[in-house]
Amino acid sequence: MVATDQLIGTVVAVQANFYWVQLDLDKIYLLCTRRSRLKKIGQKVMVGDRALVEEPDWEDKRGVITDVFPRETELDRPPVANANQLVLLFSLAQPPLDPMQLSRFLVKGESTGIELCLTLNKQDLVTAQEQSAWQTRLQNWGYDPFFISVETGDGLDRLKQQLKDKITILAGPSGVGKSSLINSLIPHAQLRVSAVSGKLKRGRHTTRHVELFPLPEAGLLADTPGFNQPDLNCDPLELASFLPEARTRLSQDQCQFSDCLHREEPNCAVRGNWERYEHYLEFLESAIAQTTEKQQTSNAEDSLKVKTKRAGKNHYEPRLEPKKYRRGSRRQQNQELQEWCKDIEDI
Ligand SMILES: Nc1nc2c(ncn2[C@@H]2O[C@H](COP(=O)(O)OP(=O)(O)OP(=O)(O)O)[C@@H](O)[C@H]2O)c(=O)[nH]1
Ligand SMILES: [Zn+2]
Repeated sequence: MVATDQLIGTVVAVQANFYWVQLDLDKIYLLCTRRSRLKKIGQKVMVGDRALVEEPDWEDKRGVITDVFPRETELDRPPVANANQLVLLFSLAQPPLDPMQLSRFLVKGESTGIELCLTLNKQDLVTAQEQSAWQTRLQNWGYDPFFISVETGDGLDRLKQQLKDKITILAGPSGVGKSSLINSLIPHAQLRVSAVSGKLKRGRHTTRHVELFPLPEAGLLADTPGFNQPDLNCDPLELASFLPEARTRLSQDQCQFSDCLHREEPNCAVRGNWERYEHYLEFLESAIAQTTEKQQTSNAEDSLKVKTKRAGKNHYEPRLEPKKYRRGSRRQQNQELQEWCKDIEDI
């Protein structure tokens, strides 16, 4: 039970052991640490987490996170909790819309289980006929895209409505207008609020760093670095469920074999004359290749274990530890904290 006087907020940025929390209450920001009990029980705090904050110091804008609420969704890359929408941004021209690349992003997006919103930018660079041709084509793929132009502002009101009250992740290849869109959605002053320190800003385009930008009309937006070729490393048997066309076919009919990969198998419900079936086959090859590679690696590890056992002795090898955040000296940490505090004063 959450008492009505408890302070709850959303973690919008994480750096080392500090967390920026935007409180639900008046959207105030507090720079928080994490109660050591949470660390002891291994409870990590992610961007997007809903957190309980105690010991608020309203003057210095500080607080302590004492609890984290269960997550509705959790993404690994980018590391964001509770995202409920993925906006895939592509452009209709400059760079031209590449069906295969778009398809790959869509499949990757579907594999997260988070709701997708396909948005096509630079509407101003194509004719009405070209736009309509894409619309029809993508409807056949199972999507109803938003058409926008950040340049002229067309379609932005509808997109803003779609972003309201949600945690949205923005993704798409380079050059399609992600930064332009963020700049137009979030007035400069607001962007400043979460782009808290020089360090954070520099980290914006590294894969592990992520922060949530508060939208003026409520809602949070996470930018991801532009990447052009998302990796399709899903289970080959699951792949078909990430294409709406295949899903529809499977909902209407069943394949003869429950482990059908929808290639040459007899009485397959998925194989057929639909545009992205060729894409499916190509993605399937890469999913199979990745799975085989993973299996080979784990087999090699297993045989290594057997060998060690056969030697008849307990042989302990140093384990590779995941990279830890390197703690600087206390002085360095204090300096860092001071930088952050200066940023709060600027807000
Ligand atoms: N004509 C037109 N150009 C646009 C539009 N939106 C963005 N651009 C231009 O497209 C180019 C790329 O935009 P960015 O916002 O930098 O693209 P990005 O997706 O952030 O790219 P990365 O930083 O590489 O991931 C810039 O020159 C923008 O001015 C639009 O709606 N119409
Ligand atoms: Zn099949």
